[in-house]
Amino acid sequence: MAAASKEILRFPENFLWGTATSPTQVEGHIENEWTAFTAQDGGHCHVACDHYHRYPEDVEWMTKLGTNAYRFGIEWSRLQSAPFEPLNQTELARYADLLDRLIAEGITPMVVLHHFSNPPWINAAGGWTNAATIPAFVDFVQQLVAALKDKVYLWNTFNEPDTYACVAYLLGGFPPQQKWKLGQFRKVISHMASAHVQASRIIRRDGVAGGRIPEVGIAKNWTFFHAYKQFSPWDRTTAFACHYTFNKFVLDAFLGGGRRKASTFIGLNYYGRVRFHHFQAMIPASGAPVKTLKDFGFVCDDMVERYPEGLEKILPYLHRKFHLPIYITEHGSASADEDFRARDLRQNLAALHRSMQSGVDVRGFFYWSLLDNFEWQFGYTKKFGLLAVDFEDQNLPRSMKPLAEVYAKICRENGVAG
Ligand code: GCO
Repeated sequence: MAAASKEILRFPENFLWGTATSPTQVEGHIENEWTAFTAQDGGHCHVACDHYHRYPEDVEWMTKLGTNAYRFGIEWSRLQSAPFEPLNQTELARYADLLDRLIAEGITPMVVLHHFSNPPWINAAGGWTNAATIPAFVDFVQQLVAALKDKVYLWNTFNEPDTYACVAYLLGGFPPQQKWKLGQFRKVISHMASAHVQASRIIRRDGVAGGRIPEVGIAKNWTFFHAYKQFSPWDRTTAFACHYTFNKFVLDAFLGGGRRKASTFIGLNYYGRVRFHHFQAMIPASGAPVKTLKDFGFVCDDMVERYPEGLEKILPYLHRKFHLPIYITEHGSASADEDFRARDLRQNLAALHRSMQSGVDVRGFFYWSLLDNFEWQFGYTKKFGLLAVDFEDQNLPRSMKPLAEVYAKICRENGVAG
């Protein structure tokens, strides 16, 4: 048995081992709806990790980690200050330089086109509740693809449209901080889904000139919503309503019927599950104390309940339903306990490996996140980084956490100890 537990679960050759970030969370010096937003800990995104200036150093850290992929966003608000304008060449050159540095190090870029932020002029006109945002976004994408097609073939149009629409229009946590506007939630999803279809057409048509066949997909957050008490009608109804709204409705909008053809892959952001008890989400992110949850028998990081075996449910489900390759575009943990994080990572990778053995085509895994960063409404209190950032020091020095060594070994061996 001891020998079996040391067996290395190997991943296919060419498997992508990456890290992920988003512009608002790491770059700093940004003008979007988050600029005026103050998080629960008093933090803001004004400087964040200063990835805007420090990306050359951050690429070096990626090579130290031994990763061969990086998923990051290109911030729309930097590139256009009015609809249909030509792209700002200085800002474009900065992203092109980041891409060149990645490619020179053998790190495959995956570019995210929308990650919870819009230019101010889009927000002033109602953001994604306004159908006029669709052609404006598609124009941005068209110009960007024309400029970067030689450097990028992996395009991720929208990051977690479900989380964005839910937290901004139902829960009031993200700007514009509206509550229980179900009509707006549905509009945002359906406008984003149309934009995805149109952007995908352009990416597949124009991106091909770059030499590699472009790949395009969204990143869907998949959270399992379960009842704490199987026989409680209240617990079950709440769980079902969440599953229906955030999983089923959103997947259908982006990938249902003929729309499936607009994606060549599915990005899956997977963290775990939420169980409901008397209408309450029993997770730290909704205020439930970790200690109380532990007494209930829940294994949680600082955000949600961990549920590695869930990967063996959702991956085969997506595979059967859509027959598309999958990338795990995010997985990570915000626990302060590095042993907990290492265990969580290994358990999730082992579940991923089993799913792949059973026939699911998964092409890569991106750890969320490269750096400790600005975690939206929670500010700097939730630390998802492989690298710590000392936010007290104005030079924002980075350093490896123990989990970074664990991940580096996984990348180096292209495998994880089973
Ligand atoms: C999301 C985003 C990331 C988060 C991460 C941790 O899922 O909300 O894609 O921006 O920071 O998931 O919560």
